[in-house]
Amino acid sequence: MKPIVFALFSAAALGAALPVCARGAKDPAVICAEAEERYVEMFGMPSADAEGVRVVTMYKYNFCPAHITVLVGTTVRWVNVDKRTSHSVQVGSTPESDRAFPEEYIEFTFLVPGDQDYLCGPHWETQKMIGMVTVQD
Ligand SMILES: [Cu+2]
Repeated sequence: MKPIVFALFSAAALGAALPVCARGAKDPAVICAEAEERYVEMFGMPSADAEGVRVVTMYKYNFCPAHITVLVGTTVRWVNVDKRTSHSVQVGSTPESDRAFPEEYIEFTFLVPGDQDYLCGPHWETQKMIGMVTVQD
């Protein structure tokens, strides 16, 4: 697994609310439970046990969980646990990351308090693959 670190600085907080919960027919709870199972198969531990980072999985066009709250300075690691699909992460108005293929990940460190929206470049429009990080002081 190789990291794709595309930004170690923070984006300006946008403050715009995202329709994170509008997911149509998809059931994020079911998809995210599967995503966690896949993470454990890949890495041999729960995603919550990752050291020094907060893990969000990318699976079946979902960020799991789609909304997290972290402290300023936290690095979020988006891990692709899909079998074939690649994903990217674009935080606010920062440049889009490279694609992360299955078992690869993308990291971003959040330094500015506020609600920070992000999306997957290839799937936000067609699949509503979007998420939010609330950054707290
Ligand atoms: Cu995607």
